[in-house]
Amino acid sequence: MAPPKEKHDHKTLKFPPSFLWGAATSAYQVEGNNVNADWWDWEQKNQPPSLRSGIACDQYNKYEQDFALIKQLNHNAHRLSIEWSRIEPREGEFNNSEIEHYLKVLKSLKELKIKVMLTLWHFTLPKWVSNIGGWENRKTINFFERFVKRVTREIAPYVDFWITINEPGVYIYQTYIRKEWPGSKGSSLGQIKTALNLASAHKKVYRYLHQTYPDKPIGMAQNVQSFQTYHKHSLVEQISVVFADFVANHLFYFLTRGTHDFLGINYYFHVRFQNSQRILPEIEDASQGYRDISDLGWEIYPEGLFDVLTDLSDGIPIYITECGIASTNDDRRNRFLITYLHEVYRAIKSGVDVRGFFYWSLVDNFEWSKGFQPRFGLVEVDYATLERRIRPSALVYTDIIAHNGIPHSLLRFIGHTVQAAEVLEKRLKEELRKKRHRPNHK
Ligand code: GCO
Repeated sequence: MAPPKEKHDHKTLKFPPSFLWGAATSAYQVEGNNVNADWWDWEQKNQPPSLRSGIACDQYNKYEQDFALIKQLNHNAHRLSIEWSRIEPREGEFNNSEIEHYLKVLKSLKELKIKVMLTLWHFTLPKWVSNIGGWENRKTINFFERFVKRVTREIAPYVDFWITINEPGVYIYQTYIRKEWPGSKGSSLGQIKTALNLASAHKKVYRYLHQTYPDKPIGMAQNVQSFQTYHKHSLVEQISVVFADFVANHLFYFLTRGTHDFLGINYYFHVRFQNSQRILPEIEDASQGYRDISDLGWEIYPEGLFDVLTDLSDGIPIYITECGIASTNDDRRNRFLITYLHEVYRAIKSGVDVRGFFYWSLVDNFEWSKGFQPRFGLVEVDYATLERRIRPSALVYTDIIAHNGIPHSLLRFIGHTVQAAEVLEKRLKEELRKKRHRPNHK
């Protein structure tokens, strides 16, 4: 099917021609039954049944249906990942039927003329890799490289962009600092080794792919956060911003400099440092601060996207490889899409070379240790029946794609400050109501 004709509207905020518009997923979060992954065992031991991935969205079997939705929604690109633990369930034993499966998956996207951005590692490890210490063990670098060489040999014709690894910083934070993810050994040395080994793995795989498939750009997806002080004048808060910005946003790029054909940016977080009774400032709890927040308590802060884009822009193309909101209120997703994309537009106008946007996520899915409660999807999944329902926000996104920009008719939604004020007012009223009903303990 030919791509839809671009609609003309003089008041549209136009994006560059051939901009990539799509959504992102990862294998473990949507496929279901990834029984050979470290996450699978960890869930059975540590999570209540409601927080286990189980059959997830059953995309392993329903990929054609989901890709038909992508087409119906006019996306011209899609980001997805392959599951290492399916392809190499035991050391050195590659499962050809699983490679066949992914070939079918990728071919079906190509048949629909969708550009494919493929992530080679998105958080989960085969159990046998995790048993030798996962990314803490240097051997994992070579195992990963061998897996990449084996699988890309077959799938490369159906891939347009490679993402080597997804969010090393989040992986380390969740595994070692929060200890909410599998594989945590809790040691600081382990954290450092993991970071360095992930950087080496990226570089090795970059060099191999670059040499073997010179026409397919390679990057990684990095979780980039916008940091701010709570009090403008506080020096301690300002130092925290500089330090956090370096560690979270720049350190990994620094460790892997020279091995990125593009920057892949996942943007979700706006963080405010606030002086506390302790020596180090705390991170403001956005819900307690009466900020506008998502269902996960993450602050809605579109301007932060502009800030990180302009901050990181250094002459190589940028793809926003993830950006999305967990919300059961789809009006909020509409506003999210328009306001965040408006910031992307502003960044492009100011000279940042942004070439694509992948909303997280195409369908509701398994949000790791948070289970299925958070709803990120453009498409709703009814987990009882696995039925898919297109949300109205998905159509707003389709409208934007059809215009290759934000049409005037949608711009009126940009009054997000009004929205934030409304949310705030509602919460304050709720607080007051609760206070009135609370017994007085004094
Ligand atoms: C991550 C991932 C995704 C998440 C998404 C929403 O950042 O953890 O890349 O797997 O589901 O970011 O939290």
